[in-house]
Amino acid sequence: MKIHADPITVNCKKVLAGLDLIGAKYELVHVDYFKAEQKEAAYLAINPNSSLPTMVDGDFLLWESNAILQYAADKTGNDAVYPRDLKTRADINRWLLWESSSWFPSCYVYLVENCVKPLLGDEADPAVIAAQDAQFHKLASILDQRLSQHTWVAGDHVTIADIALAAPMHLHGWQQLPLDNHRHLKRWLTTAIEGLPCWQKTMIYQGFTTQKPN
Ligand SMILES: N[C@@H](CCC(=O)N[C@@H](CS)C(=O)NCC(=O)O)C(=O)O
Repeated sequence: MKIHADPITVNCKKVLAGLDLIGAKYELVHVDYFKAEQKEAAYLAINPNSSLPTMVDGDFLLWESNAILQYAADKTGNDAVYPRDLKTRADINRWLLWESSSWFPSCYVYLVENCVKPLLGDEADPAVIAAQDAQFHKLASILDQRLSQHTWVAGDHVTIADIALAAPMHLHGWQQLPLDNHRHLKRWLTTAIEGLPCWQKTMIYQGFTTQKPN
């Protein structure tokens, strides 16, 4: 399968780390986000949303990062990271939908304000961050509550839900995500997630670079 992606973006980091966790082989087709290549005709032909990533597997095209992880886990037959048990799978699917509809948009505000804008020579707007504060803490408390019960989101084993939920926080320091009041979430992110080989292999650092700073 081919993954059209820019590894520096949240949803591409998610898919590349997730595919590594799953053990699915892929070929990366680099689409440069900061050069806006996702808006060019060649890319729009495979993804009319002009958003990254997109998977091409033979004649099958798939966009939506979480759908790509679900497909890859099923195709590979990796039931450990995407279990087939009815309730466990429904639970994971619920977190994937929550991540896409609620969690990513909230975390993204901090990424845009504290990372993207300063990088492009603009300033973070404290009013925009303040306006997101209540929503972020509401959502983070929901995830924190779940993570107070288990090591991983869906129990004692890492699943694709963990990768999806962590991806919008992958630059949490630079992003200045207010995590201190969410100790279970912070423990999960900074020890469990950041200890995963698939996460370490796909690390992105301050400045949106794959080069580890000295
Ligand atoms: N729900 C989509 C969201 C994809 C998305 O928003 N991707 C961002 C990068 S993380 C993007 O390409 N945005 C396009 C742009 O800003 O021009 C998914 O999970 O794949």
